[in-house]
Amino acid sequence: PIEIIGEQSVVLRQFASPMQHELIAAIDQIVAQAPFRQMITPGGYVMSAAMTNCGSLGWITDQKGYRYQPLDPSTGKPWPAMPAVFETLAIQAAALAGFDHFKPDACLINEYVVGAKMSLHQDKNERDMSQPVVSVSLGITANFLFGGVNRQDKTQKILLQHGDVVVWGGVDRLRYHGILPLKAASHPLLGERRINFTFRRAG
Ligand code: MD3
Ligand code: FE
Repeated sequence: PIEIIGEQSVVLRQFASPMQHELIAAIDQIVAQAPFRQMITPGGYVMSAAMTNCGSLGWITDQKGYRYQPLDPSTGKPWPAMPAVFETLAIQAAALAGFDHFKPDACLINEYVVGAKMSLHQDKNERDMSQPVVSVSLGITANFLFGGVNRQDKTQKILLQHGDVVVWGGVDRLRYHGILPLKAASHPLLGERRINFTFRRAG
């Protein structure tokens, strides 16, 4: 059951559910080495989602700008390695959506508590825009906004639930997107929060 949400974007409902426990155990291990932290935008705002990364490159923002880098600025150490269960999931999801040979080198992990959001934005810090982004949602449900390539374009609202995987690529790669403020709820495994991780080819 592949849900088509754009010319080259699909939702794979519950695709991550069979490995949910392995994914959460892997996230716990990553966070033990590279804790979630709220980063600062170049404009000086504290992001409401807390973030960490795994893989050879990690996405960061600070007063100087947005970029990918091999070292965690909080610890000075390399980001934790990408767990095999992560990489396999990302490659399989990308292939189902028609993107063969996807080999992610970066995984950004976002943690949202109730009220946290992500304003409408484009992802354009990656070198090769022909590579897709694969996203995995865990924990409480979020309202995802999917817009067009111009900020003013109308948006569609898509509910993302625990286990849902989305693949975005090709002509949809530069579409605006965001997360509405998270509503209060509790998930049996993750409590009052949502964790989303996105796989990219950054370098
Ligand atoms: C569509 N994260 O980390 S994932 C992000 O749920 C981000 O945490 C949101 O936007 C989250 O940058 C949304 C879905 C997503 C990620 C990247 C995209 C959708 C995308 C890139 C292009 C188009
Ligand atoms: Fe994004």
